[in-house]
Amino acid sequence: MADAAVKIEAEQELTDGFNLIIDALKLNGLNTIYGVPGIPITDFGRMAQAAGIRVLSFRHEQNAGYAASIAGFLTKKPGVCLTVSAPGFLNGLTALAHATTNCFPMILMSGSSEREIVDLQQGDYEEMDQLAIAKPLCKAAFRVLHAADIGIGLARAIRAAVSGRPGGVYLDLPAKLFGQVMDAEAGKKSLVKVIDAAPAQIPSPDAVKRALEVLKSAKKPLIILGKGAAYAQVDEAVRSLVEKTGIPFLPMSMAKGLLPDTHPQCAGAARSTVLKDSDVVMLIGARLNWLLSHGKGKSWGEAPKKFIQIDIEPKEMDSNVEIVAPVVGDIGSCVSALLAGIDGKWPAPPADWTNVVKTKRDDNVAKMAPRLMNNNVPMDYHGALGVLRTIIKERPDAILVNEGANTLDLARGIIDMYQPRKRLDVGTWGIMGIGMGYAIAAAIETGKPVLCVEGDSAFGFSGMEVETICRYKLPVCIVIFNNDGIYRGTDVNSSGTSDPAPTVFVKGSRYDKMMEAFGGVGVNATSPDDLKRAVNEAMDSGKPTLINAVLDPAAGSESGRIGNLNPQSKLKKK
Ligand SMILES: Cc1ncc(C[n+]2csc(CCOP(=O)(O)OP(=O)(O)O)c2C)c(N)n1
Ligand SMILES: [Mg+2]
Repeated sequence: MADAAVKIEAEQELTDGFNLIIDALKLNGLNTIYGVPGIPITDFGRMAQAAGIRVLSFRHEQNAGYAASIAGFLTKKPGVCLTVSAPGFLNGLTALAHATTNCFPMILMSGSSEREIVDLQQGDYEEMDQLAIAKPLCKAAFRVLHAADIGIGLARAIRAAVSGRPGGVYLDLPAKLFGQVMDAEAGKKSLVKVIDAAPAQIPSPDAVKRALEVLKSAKKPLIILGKGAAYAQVDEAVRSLVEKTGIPFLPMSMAKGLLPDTHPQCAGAARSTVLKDSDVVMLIGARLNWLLSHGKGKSWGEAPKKFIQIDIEPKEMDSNVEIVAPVVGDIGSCVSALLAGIDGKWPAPPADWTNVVKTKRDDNVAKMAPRLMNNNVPMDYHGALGVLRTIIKERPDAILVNEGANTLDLARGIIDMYQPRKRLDVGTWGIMGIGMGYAIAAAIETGKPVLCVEGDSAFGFSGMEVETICRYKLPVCIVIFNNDGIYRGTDVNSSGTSDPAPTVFVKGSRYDKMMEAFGGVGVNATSPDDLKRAVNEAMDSGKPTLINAVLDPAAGSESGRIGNLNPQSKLKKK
């Protein structure tokens, strides 16, 4: 070819929106997409897969969204969820709001319809002003209209998702954008590799000094670890802070395992005592929301309390009660700064306090022990969970996904965790439906075996994804605590009609057959021994497995441990 012809051809080299989005994702190390295909993103998914991105196709966007949210928690990179316009977008939106509430970095990328038609409300295919709807439910929302802006658009989304307090970000991608072409060289130049996406936020020295003084003055100190501390991935620093101060610690649900639950300073089994009787409480990446009774009221006792709070979000301070020593910064920087002020002369907490905590904990553990060894048929929660507790002890690197009411509350208390970020559960909202999405993302992101402990109701919210688990051949073992319903399977309809009560399901259901339908292993387990055998087999084989654990329908109490949150009236119930 003549030189001139080569030049013209090079000049004509073009790229398009499809390729630029893929290139921008890859450039920023976002190599996994969780989503559901359809107009206008079907080809995009195919092309992304061909380009080496792992594209996991779900049966419902909500589950793909939950997967992306927990991928964000596990990796500190935004988990990416991809949805179609209007209905797909809305299905993904719950997960985006969930990510924001839980401070998980996530990007919901959704295709959308033609702006010109949507804005004139002329009834386009799947018409919806998605950007406006997403905005109040996430940390930031952006729309990209020009292919040349894809690089900047994704960079903004990544920064918004992971910097400061992480959260959900919406990125609106109108159908027309995908097909827009531009010069390939200019396109390449327009991409942005985000540098230092979550910059360290160093706490002020004064704040650190103040916190250390308050901590040192304590007679009955307590450290509460939240999932923010687990997210930070500064496990050694957190452990060192706890151990050097000698202060009892209480892990919130998803912070379990940051230090082992069997650690001599763990106060997990003495929760009510330490909340009531402590005098200084240091919160590390934990918020004083409903999960900690807002830091006041009966569960916090009469004794005056001083709170030290470590959080990246300044607005978190004084959210519910006065924080006498706010330490604002990223957990890693804050914990390191505190550690720098703790030397060999740091006084151990008074022995009468640590002994009280230890005695209470040991008593509670001893009281529980015989119940966990029962081999009752039908099973109760304790018998079934006793088995699972041993399995996690023997396989501490497995990931435990957990949802339900009794199934959640009892499993959280009974199953000890030994390693950080191994317990994934319903989070801040107590949301049902995270199960299969979390399990899939956990398997994909970590390559570890996953054990899901699911209430029968909880499982129903994402149950169709067992097909996804089989399709991708993931090492996921699902145990369904089947007590025939929500909280219990024994409620009766008092109206005299033949409808069942609102909280009960078909009696004697065989969820294991759902797994068999897609080629996975299904087991019906009626005793703790059965359960133990089946779970161990599944964890050894890595084959997708669903175990229908038949529980006594009368086992379980209303709303698990949070029945007190149900509204009450002085009027007699009809
Ligand atoms: C999205 C969502 N919908 C509804 C609820 C209300 N809810 C709380 S727990 C629960 C199910 C509890 O039953 P199950 O999972 O079977 O656990 P069990 O107590 O029977 O062990 C429901 C529906 C919720 N938390 N989240
Ligand atoms: Mg149930």
